[in-house]
Amino acid sequence: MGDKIALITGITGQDGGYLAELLLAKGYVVHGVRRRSSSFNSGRIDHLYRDPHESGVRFFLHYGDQTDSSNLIRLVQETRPDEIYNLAAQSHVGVSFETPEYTGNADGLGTLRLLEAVRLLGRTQDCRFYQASTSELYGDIQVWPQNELTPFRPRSPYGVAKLYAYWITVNYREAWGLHASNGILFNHESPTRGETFVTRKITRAVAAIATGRQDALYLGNLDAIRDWGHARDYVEGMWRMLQQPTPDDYVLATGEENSVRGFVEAAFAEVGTRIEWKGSGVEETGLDAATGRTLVRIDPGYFRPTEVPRLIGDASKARERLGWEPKIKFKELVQEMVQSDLARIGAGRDGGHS
Ligand code: NDP
Ligand code: GDR
Repeated sequence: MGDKIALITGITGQDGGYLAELLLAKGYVVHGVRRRSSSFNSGRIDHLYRDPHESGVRFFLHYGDQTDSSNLIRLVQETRPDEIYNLAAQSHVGVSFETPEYTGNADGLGTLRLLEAVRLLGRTQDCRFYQASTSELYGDIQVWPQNELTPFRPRSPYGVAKLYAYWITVNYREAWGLHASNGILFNHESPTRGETFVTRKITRAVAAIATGRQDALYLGNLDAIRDWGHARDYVEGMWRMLQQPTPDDYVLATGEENSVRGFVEAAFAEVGTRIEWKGSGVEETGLDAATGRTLVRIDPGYFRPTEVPRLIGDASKARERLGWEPKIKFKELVQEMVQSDLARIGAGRDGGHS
């Protein structure tokens, strides 16, 4: 038997980069699907890429899009994957309120298109499928911690699109016998997290403020509570799901809760700044306790029309059945992200705005 072949959609994203690294280290041949972009969007995988004309290359990139059925069919046909990891999505919850139709198309129907490609090509019995499901499915369900049996109540166009993707994945498993699994992943971050998600927005700002490049950080809801883990741990869980004899759905989470406010405090503490909060609501500010300088302000524009107030996951099933355990704790995660953003500034690699 030859080496296993994986097809990863969303290869240029945070998880795509970490998963490709993991699978290449395990000896897989990895095919990644990227979108055409007018500027470079391959920063997270450049270190893995080699000229395909060289010998022994095991990592290949293809152009594609979740909204293009014929493209997805051709890619599944040409790459003949043993495992498909469907990570591609318009993944920003806030942005999904502004692009609800596109988000439904790419995140919901995009998943159907890929599953249909597998079925049309007669691959349901010899190709395994991972769907990037999310804790956003739980929305504002008033049950904590959330596990695989907790009902879903999504609160955004993103969450609703992912709900369709979750159930269509279950349906292809039940109707066609496809080895298809949903990973219900809670927030996971890293130094390569997209710059507009709250953790990375904070760590970039902390680095910029600490080096005199930015005055203040503007945020929305400071009281939102999330279960933040590290992407490196979570891609390992994705792979483990597809190695099981039977497909199933699993929560991956740390079980530890922190608020956005707590993340801000932890990130500033990393550069020796203690934050003191003053005022309330949209008037609330975060001050440098030593100097009284205002470092954090509220911009109501970052509030979402419907918010998900508190997510905490229970990953007992993944622990028991997959032997999966998150290794990187909250404090270590924040530390790695802040240090990485400081190093980027030092190396002159920072740019753009959140
Ligand atoms: P990112 O936003 O970092 O990456 C998303 C990837 O999808 C990028 O490669 C992006 O391409 C690609 N993409 C977006 N739209 C399309 C499209 N129409 N066609 C093809 N590709 C597209 O997300 P993450 O890596 O953080 O997350 C990976 C997956 O896991 C996503 O589906 C996300 O919704 C889900 N998820 C993430 C969690 C997290 O905390 N990170 C938690 C739970 C689920 P480009 O680079 O060109 O924009
Ligand atoms: P989330 O992540 O919505 O949980 O989705 P995000 O980091 O965007 O928001 C987390 C919480 O922080 C609050 N918040 C802000 N968020 C952003 N982006 N910017 C701000 O300025 C800001 N201020 C406060 C938000 O309101 C929210 O409560 C992520 C994505 O990766 C999804 O794709 C994934 O499915 C879920 O995690 C699990």
